[in-house]
Amino acid sequence: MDEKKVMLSGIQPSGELHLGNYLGAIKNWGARAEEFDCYYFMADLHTLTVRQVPAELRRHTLEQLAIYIACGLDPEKNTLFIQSHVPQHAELGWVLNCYTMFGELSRMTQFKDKSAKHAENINGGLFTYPSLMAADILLYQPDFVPVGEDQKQHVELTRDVAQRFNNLYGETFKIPEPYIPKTGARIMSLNAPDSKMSKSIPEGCVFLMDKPEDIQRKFKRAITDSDTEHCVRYDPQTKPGVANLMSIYAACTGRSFAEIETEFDGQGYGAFKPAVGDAVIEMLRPIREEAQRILADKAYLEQVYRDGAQRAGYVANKTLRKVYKKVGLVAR
Ligand code: ATP
Ligand code: LTN
Repeated sequence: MDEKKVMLSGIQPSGELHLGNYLGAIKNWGARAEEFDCYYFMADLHTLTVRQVPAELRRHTLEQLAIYIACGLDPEKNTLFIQSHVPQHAELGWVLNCYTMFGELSRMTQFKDKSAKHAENINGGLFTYPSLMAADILLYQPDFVPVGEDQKQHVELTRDVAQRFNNLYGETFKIPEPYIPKTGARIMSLNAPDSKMSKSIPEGCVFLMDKPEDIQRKFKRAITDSDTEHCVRYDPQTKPGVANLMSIYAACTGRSFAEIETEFDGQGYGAFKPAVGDAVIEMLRPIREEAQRILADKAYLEQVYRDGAQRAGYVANKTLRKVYKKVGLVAR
């Protein structure tokens, strides 16, 4: 029998999860467990690159786990774990730091963006973040890494580092592919359609745990465009706000842009915006309700992350031992 292909991804528990995280990443992970051996984790070590309130970080980490499960990731079939519970991430991260070049790290867009945003705290972790991310990935020898468009550059760097290591020491790591969804790969902020939807612009950001009335309010206030035609037409160049709403609606309903244009033909944005709001509310309702139910059961969550760390640790340890041996460290 062929072995299953492996899929792996992670999200930083640096705040509440939002619609961009869901459509760009988590939705794309779901229901793959029959086909793939799946690993999904809370990237809590990565979150330390930006100052956090400790109690909030703990809360966000557990909330994220509850949302993963509520989004359909069955912990029996998927390995769900907390990054810091599997110490091999930090250990391989150090080794890969020594095989990642200063020039490569300097070119990373996320580093440039975050150092502009946090000019008072441009720390070493923020700079070497991609080596830790490469370790997260390569420990599990995955075939695919499902992420939103903004993470593609990090997965490409991971491939380069893996290839470099393999060239030096022989076949060690599988070279992973980024796996980017066709719709939803880059959801833009509802009130600033030139920036990606992100928790740092909360008014333009729909959080997965938002109440329906808050979601509807955000959509009603969404920026469309200032042209006089006021028709629902997909044109990201001249109508980025409308194109973004159409992408969201397409991702929620499975309809094509042409179908959406026909559906709202002759109707203005006054009808379109609340329709998108309703589609999002209905898509998120079961997720929110289920996540709240799971969050109330702390013992269950604890059992899930303990079990996940044990399963992940077993696989991670095999790769780490191989790497330590290849680079010349004395076996324990
Ligand atoms: P920050 O707000 O700090 O930039 P974030 O909200 O972008 O963080 P990440 O942890 O960086 O969250 O991203 C988690 C996953 O969600 C990644 O796979 C990323 O590609 C995806 N993602 C994040 N924002 C969006 C977005 N606006 N559209 C599509 N995918 C997104
Ligand atoms: N860098 C990602 C989070 C992340 C990740 C990973 C994603 C950390 N390690 C491994 C995929 C695979 C982010 O900021 N969204």
